[in-house]
Amino acid sequence: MSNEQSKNKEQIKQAQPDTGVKFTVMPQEFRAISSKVKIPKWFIFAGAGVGVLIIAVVIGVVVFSGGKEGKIIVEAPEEPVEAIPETPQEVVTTTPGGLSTPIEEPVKVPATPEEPVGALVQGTDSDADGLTDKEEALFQTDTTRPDTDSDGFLDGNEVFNLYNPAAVAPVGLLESGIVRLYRNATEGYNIFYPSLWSTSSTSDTSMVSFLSDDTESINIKVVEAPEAITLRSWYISEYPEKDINKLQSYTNKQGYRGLQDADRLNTYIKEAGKVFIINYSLGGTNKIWYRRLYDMMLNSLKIE
Ligand SMILES: [Ca+2]
Ligand SMILES: [Ca+2]
Repeated sequence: MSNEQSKNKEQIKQAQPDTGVKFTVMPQEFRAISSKVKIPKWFIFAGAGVGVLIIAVVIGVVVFSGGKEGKIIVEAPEEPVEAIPETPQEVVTTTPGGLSTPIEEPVKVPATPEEPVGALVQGTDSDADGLTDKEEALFQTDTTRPDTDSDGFLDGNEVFNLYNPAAVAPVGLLESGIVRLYRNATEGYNIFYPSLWSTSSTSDTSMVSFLSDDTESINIKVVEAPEAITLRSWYISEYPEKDINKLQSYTNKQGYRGLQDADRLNTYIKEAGKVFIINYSLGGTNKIWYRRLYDMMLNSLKIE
């Protein structure tokens, strides 16, 4: 676990007291070993023959019970007991109380976005929850609370998994109205986009843009490609100047598999005779404000 993730977990832990989620130190009781040893000893003095001396030794019982909450009393253990941390165990991966539908695989989501690639710079994420301050505005979360709804899951994790990070109940982003569904009937796909963003497209809708209120945008372009060739072959012929070895495999939450450029600004998914190119444009800047939003949109993509 990275220091950054540890920091996140620690911040979540500190946000707990006013919530329904319990981070409880399991009461520990160490009941000392009760020993009751009865040791009769017979000593016969053969010469005297006067009798038998019976000595019974009973060793008392010592009982130690657990002390105050969070404290552990260990009395003379036979072997050293490894230090038991007084801090709660990580609970980020557990199902939060009250959630009937666990969020899928939250731990696979990096708590913080990747390191900037090349000259790219990550936008400010004040509470280190995976959402930049600009993304927090879009998702109506608190820039100072990494787990805005106090359900045990970081805001960034919830967005990645298409859940509303500002709602205690397991409410999806779409049903909460934070995102809208864009359906492209011509090209045969649908995808979430922020309700606060606008859209534009070419007349044939082969190119659609989702526009922020600054320079950045997320764009989907659909191109024809022979069904018989693989996505990788298509990529090589389409981008001969790019290094194929830097491509990364990609799979979204809906199970669509594709490829992603090393800087994660372009994702390619091929279905039948079409390639879907999902591009994250920085609009001429080098600052990345919507990385997690891009991940969310990719995860919501369904191809009809
Ligand atoms: Ca944040
Ligand atoms: Ca949460």
